[in-house]
Amino acid sequence: MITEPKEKVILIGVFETGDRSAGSMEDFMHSMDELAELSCACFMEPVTLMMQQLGHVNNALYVGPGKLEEIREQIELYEADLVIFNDTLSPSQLRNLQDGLGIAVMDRTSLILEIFQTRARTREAKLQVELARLKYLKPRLVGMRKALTRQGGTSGSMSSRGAGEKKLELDRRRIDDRIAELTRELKDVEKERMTQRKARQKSRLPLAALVGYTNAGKSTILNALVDRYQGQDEKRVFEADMLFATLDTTVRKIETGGNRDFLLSDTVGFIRKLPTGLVEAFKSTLEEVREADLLVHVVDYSDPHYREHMRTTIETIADLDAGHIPMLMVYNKADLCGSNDMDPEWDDPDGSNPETITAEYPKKLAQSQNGSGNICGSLAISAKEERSIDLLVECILEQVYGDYLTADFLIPYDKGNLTAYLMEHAKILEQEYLPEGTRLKASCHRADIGRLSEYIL
Ligand SMILES: Nc1nc2c(ncn2[C@@H]2O[C@H](COP(=O)(O)OP(=O)(O)OP(=O)(O)O)[C@@H](O)[C@H]2O)c(=O)[nH]1
Ligand SMILES: [Mg+2]
Repeated sequence: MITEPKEKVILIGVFETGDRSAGSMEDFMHSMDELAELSCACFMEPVTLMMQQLGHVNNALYVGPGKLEEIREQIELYEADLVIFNDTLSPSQLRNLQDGLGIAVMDRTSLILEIFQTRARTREAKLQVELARLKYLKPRLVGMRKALTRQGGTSGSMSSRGAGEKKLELDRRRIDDRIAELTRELKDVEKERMTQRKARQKSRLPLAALVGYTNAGKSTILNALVDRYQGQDEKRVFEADMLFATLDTTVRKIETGGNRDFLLSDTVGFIRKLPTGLVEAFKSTLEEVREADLLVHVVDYSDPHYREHMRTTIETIADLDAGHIPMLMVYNKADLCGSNDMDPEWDDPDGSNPETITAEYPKKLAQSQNGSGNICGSLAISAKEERSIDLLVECILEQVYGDYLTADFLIPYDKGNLTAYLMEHAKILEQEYLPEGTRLKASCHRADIGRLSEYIL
């Protein structure tokens, strides 16, 4: 088997001491590790990391002017093919760096866009990624010249899809035309999606949306529920130990029985500094998140950086105007917590230690003090374990059917349609045929109780 040689890449980051929002040195180091993981996900080989501490990034060069020579030396030493910077570079920074270094230059954003392009499968995801890429590319055509035409890379990379050179030939006006075309096409796809959504809304089933950082275990949870309640392999989604395994939104009906079914959606994971253009482009895919009755926020609890991941997720949810939706916190991968190198600062949602959780999961946790104000419950689980899945379902049902109350109805026989309605939409606890009509003891939605109040005994 012939394998293409991997592109050798140098990763470069600036820790800004003058930027309060930049986080701690440790956060910065973590974001550099993440950049290395992202480059591996793009089938590149990171050969060295270079870091610099500055008050602020340099407007012209991102790094300090003196650092450029050092980067050139490292490029020569490692025979690097490409350098990647840990932030979004401005068009002029990109151009200057390209001129100064003489090899392909990328930034965190273009790397994420490249991964998304490789992974996009559905028509909608492909359109969305192309739109985000073009918007990013348009002001940067000159600076991206080398990155676009570079050889090697993955079969899905910008270059080998032939997209690079072709795109380069496009002048900005043609890019504008393509952007307009993509926007139109996306509107059509969106219409289809709207029709599906309307059909779902008609079913009046509550919708819970899995959200969280990439690789937290969202798809694993969806699959566990599908296995448990459906047992249909074709309803499973792709799950894998990689960043951005999922790019599309999938909705599955989880049939727990007794008129307690709900819909569960799985969607793209979030990451720190997710390019804003990408969030914008994925807004329609993420519509399910905005329309959800409950957000199930999945956290990889075995990751020492789980708090930061939570913060990023909560910020992205707020960007999506979904910050008001009740959120169930799910601390996942509890089975891995014990083996992790513990962070001494690790403080738990309920004040205990992850090792304790390891011994005790699955369990409900005391209400979290962290994150946003609308957290409605927290639990520690392992998506790989059956009892955990049972507890998760119990908690989801508690939330989405929390508005359900029990009432005793007496429905006259000439109102058979109402009996049929309750049979379909409520959980029937008792049923009896009396001379005056059907007596039903049922747990049903608050709204139905209001509507059928005249039949309540
Ligand atoms: N040990 C252990 N592994 C888990 C658990 N949950 C998920 N995983 C693994 O974590 C990896 C990522 O899981 P996914 O379900 O693909 O993660 P995701 O949140 O959907 O990730 P993206 O689609 O990239 O956003 C897979 O290798 C899973 O097998 C868990 O509770 N315990
Ligand atoms: Mg996934």
